[in-house]
Amino acid sequence: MFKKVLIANRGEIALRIIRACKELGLKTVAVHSEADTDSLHVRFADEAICIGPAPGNLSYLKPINHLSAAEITGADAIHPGYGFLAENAEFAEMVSTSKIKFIGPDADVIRKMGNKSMAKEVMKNAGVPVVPGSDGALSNVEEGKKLVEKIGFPVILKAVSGGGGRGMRIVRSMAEFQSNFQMAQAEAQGAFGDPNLYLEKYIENPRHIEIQIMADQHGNAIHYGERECSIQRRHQKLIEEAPSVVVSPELRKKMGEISVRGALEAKYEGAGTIEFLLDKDNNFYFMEMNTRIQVEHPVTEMAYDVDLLKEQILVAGGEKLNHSQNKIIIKGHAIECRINAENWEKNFMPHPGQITSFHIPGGPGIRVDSHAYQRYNIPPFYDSLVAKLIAYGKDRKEALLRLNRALEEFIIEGVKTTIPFHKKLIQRKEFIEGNFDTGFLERINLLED
Ligand code: MV4
Repeated sequence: MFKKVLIANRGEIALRIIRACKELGLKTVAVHSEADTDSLHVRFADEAICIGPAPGNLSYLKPINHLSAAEITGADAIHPGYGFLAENAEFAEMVSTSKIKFIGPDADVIRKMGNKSMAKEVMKNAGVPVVPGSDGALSNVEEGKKLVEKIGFPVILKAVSGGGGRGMRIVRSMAEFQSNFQMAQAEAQGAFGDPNLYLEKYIENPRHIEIQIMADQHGNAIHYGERECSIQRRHQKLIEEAPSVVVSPELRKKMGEISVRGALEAKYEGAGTIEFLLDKDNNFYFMEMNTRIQVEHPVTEMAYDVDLLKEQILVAGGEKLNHSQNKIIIKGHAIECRINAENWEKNFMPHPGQITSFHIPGGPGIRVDSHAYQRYNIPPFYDSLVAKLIAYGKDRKEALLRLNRALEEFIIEGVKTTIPFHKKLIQRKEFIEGNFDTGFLERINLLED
């Protein structure tokens, strides 16, 4: 087992990783940009080292800076968190080449899953259901058109190197196929440096359901059920929960077992997430695999009473998973609200600045993961997540009651946050009834509620 973990990240997830390391008796090294000197992850780590100026591309996004910091401090493992370099195969490779343990899967697994059409192929071969579409990348417009004649409109064009909703185009008729293809190609080239596209039948208003996976280095893999992530806006999730109201124990078992098979087929190691689209008839289709710990992991931790970070770190150290699938049982329900420093009434515009007043809610079933505090200055350089509020209850009803109370107790002044948005959203009948899909937020207008 390694002894000193460098956290190649910032914000709440850096703090979350430090907490897990401390409970495991591991030393921690924080890295920070010049804008993050006063962040809590710097304060709570055993050591901290500045890795560059404020902009992410000059600090957190530079592989060599993290490696230098690890070399200087003698760290023998690196945890990448989420975002930044977490799914950068080159970074993972550089880390392993330097004889430092990368806390995550092998670089070639990251690379394979980063290629969305290749990932789909791997999953298809493992017996995971996939959306009908092209086998791999399309060579040209004509090939795409021919395929659509077979599968029918609507279809969706996706960037092979894309993900998270970027570089996609829905096409509803042959007349618009060519122009959409060309625009998607140009977008993909610009955003990912790879113009390759693949094509799929478009599923209208699906739910986004994802399965939490944990795999060790000894060929064991387990799942922790699903998270419901359909409450999102422009591919940014705002609320997540576990379990999903539409997933029955039978469906959970089926999706979970299939996901475990997919993970084993991919030679996966560590914590990972397999994302699915779920249609109106509860058919599910593989969408992507995320090769990292995710923002929304706490809802699974609360619903299953598990510490996914500690487990992820232990399996990275070579430990065997010490519990079998039949010991993993849901203990209740958890819902997470992402509290962002944004003006939700002005198109969720980021609102960085100083927090003048900060009070965190508490009481039974409430968890807050945040790196912020009173007088903390939210820098304008990074994403706007300031806190994750997670409410646990024995069932969804109790979780919702506690969430509502905690949102009332949560005070953040000095910057605009999404707290008022969440207060309104969770009053909606559709939300209370669990009646929503990925198109829900676009269809409603909370400004008029
Ligand atoms: C789809 C889809 C419908 N049909 N693929 C969006 C994120 C990216 N990972 C894939 N996405 C979608 N792929 C087919 N064949 C609809 C979406 C989609 C979506 C998926 C999950 C969460 C929110 C979404 C919002 C719009 C579209």
